[in-house]
Amino acid sequence: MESQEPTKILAPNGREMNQGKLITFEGIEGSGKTTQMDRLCGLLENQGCRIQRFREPGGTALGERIRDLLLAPDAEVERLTELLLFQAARRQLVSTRLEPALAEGCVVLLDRFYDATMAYQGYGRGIPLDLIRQMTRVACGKLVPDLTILLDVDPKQGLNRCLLREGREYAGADRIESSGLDFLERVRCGYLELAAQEPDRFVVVRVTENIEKTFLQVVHSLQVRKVLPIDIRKS
Ligand code: ATM
Repeated sequence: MESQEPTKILAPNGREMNQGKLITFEGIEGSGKTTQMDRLCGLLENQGCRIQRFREPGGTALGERIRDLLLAPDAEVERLTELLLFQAARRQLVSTRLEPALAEGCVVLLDRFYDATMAYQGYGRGIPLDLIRQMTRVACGKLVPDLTILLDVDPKQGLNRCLLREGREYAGADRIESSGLDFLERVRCGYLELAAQEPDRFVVVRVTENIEKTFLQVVHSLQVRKVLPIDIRKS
């Protein structure tokens, strides 16, 4: 008799049970993703979680090269070409980093994922959302985040925070940041619409000037959604 593969129990998102968790962070520029992810990483590591952290575009050698091409201020990138490059970098990350890390049971913290493509290339640049969804299926298969934390900030406030933090001139912004406030408004509204469409997966955290307060909201959302057992006293 032929040997049979053991039956796999699949979670609703198609992933095998007892695997790691995928937590994604989204938001426009200046929403403070990096700071909040640093804090969360520290907290989870203190609690003995095995964490792996990646960013998009990037997270692999190839993805980082694609990132450089995409964000170079002087690059001329047609919008479908841009979409294909983001998805190519994503495919490499999913298959060579995310899937193995999740299979090992790690908590994966990811700075942007496919929602960013819906928000920036879809709502921002006007590429049909269905086309983006189809391409995302090719890049990600059935991989869906366990939780997506959307850090919501007003675009003007966000850009000011970026400029203050980095002491940069606006002219020094990267190619996508330079697309302007109207563009960022559309991206922000797009994110909020995506969050409204999938309230079980998304949590929207309104960013305040107080980093600590914002972090408490992030931790609270993880506790309430029961994505991870988390003890704030160990922060
Ligand atoms: P970060 O600055 O958050 O690393 O993101 C890089 C840029 O890539 C960001 N815009 N700026 N500046 C958002 C943009 N981006 C997209 O336009 N589409 C995508 O799918 C992703 C992952 C990022």
